[in-house]
Amino acid sequence: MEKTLTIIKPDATAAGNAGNIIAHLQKEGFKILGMRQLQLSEAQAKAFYEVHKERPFYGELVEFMTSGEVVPIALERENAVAYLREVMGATNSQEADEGTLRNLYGTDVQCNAVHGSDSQENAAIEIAFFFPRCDLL
Ligand code: FUP
Repeated sequence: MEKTLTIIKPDATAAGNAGNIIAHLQKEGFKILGMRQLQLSEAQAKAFYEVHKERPFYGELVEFMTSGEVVPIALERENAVAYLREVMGATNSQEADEGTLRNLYGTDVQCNAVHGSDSQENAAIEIAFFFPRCDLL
């Protein structure tokens, strides 16, 4: 079964939407393999988003992702990576289809409620970033 990683971002945890997002994911058939709650350090956020380090929004992204609690969740489902992207909606919450997580709980392109891995390869890297193998179901 395929795995992917989501992160409930600081805007969504601060707004009290973590529970709604977890319930939404379970209703969509995702099984939770591991879940944590933490505040990322600057070094951790920089490392997680290293692929974006040349992008103009990198500094702001790191600042935002360290601004509050995040909830990384390792998920399992058939076609998990692509299906999570569908359930999340477009990067910019204002352009996300109705009923998607970013439409329901996001605000804009930065405060977009959730992260989702963009490939199976990155999903494996991102799950390993937050979860030692022995901690996963
Ligand atoms: P996504 O995979 O949908 O999360 O989008 P990207 O990988 O393109 O971007 C990663 C994160 O960078 C987004 F979730 C939010 C942030 N971002 C900005 O803050 N500004 C932008 O213009 C684009 C992305």
